[in-house]
Amino acid sequence: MANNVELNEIMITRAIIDRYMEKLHQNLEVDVAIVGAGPAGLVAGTYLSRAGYKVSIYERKLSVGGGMWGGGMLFNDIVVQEEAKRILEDFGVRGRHFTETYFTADSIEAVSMLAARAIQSGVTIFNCVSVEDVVMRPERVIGLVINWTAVEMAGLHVDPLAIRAKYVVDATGHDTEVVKVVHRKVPGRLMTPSGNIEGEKSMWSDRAEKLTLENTREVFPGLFVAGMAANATFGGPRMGPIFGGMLLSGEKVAIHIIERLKGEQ
Ligand code: 48F
Repeated sequence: MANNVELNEIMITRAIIDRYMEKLHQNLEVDVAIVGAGPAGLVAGTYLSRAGYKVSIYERKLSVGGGMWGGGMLFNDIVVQEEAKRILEDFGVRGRHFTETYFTADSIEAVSMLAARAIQSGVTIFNCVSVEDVVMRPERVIGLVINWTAVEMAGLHVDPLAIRAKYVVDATGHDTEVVKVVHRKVPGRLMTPSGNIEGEKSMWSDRAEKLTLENTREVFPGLFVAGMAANATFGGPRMGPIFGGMLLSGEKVAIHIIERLKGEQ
């Protein structure tokens, strides 16, 4: 009988290695590579994957969810405005009206559901993998340069590996890490007013939430920005612990990229 079979340590090891290698092989060339598994990245990945595209997300940390776990100042509830409530519902996150237009949800439930739905829709998430550079061709981003976060943390001199993507999304939040590296190292000009990273401004929730959506767009050929990275790139203010803009920005970047990908078929 199957349940009398003695567990074999080598078989357990083989299963993990083979399954992980399968994921790596299947994601060497993707339609969209997203950097950062915060709320914007997870929503973008889910909608792109639901539309039938191959999507991988690279997350530096062991845990996904970015800045969502801690709600505001570690009070683990998030606030979402009316416009974005439908996205939380779409991901199966239960919420409650605080007033007619403010909606709250448990931040741990929100992260868990966003991540679960992303994976179940077909997104592959590589956690503990940091994006340290991009792959470029003349004035275009065509992929990502990745390495283990453990290598980065230990400061080891170890060469990275690379993956190819038709489009890359910088969803790294306040740090805008992909845009920074492109600005520094890829010939060409960012599609910002000054051609530089405009830089995040201080808190103004209402304006920031609206601008996040406006700023969700292509910033360099092949590279889009979403979530807080969009405001930091285009000079918008921070919004504080309200997450509707992040969810809507993830949805918007997915819609933009789907249009592009369809146009290329
Ligand atoms: O910061 P984060 O949650 O970005 P977001 O989706 O949402 C912003 C909000 O959390 C909050 C806010 C609005 O309420 O202002 O800050 O725009 O998630 C970004 C993720 O990117 C990862 C980082 O660990 C985090 O989980 N990340 C950053 N740089 C890299 C990276 C990198 N170079 N490689 C891989 N992951």
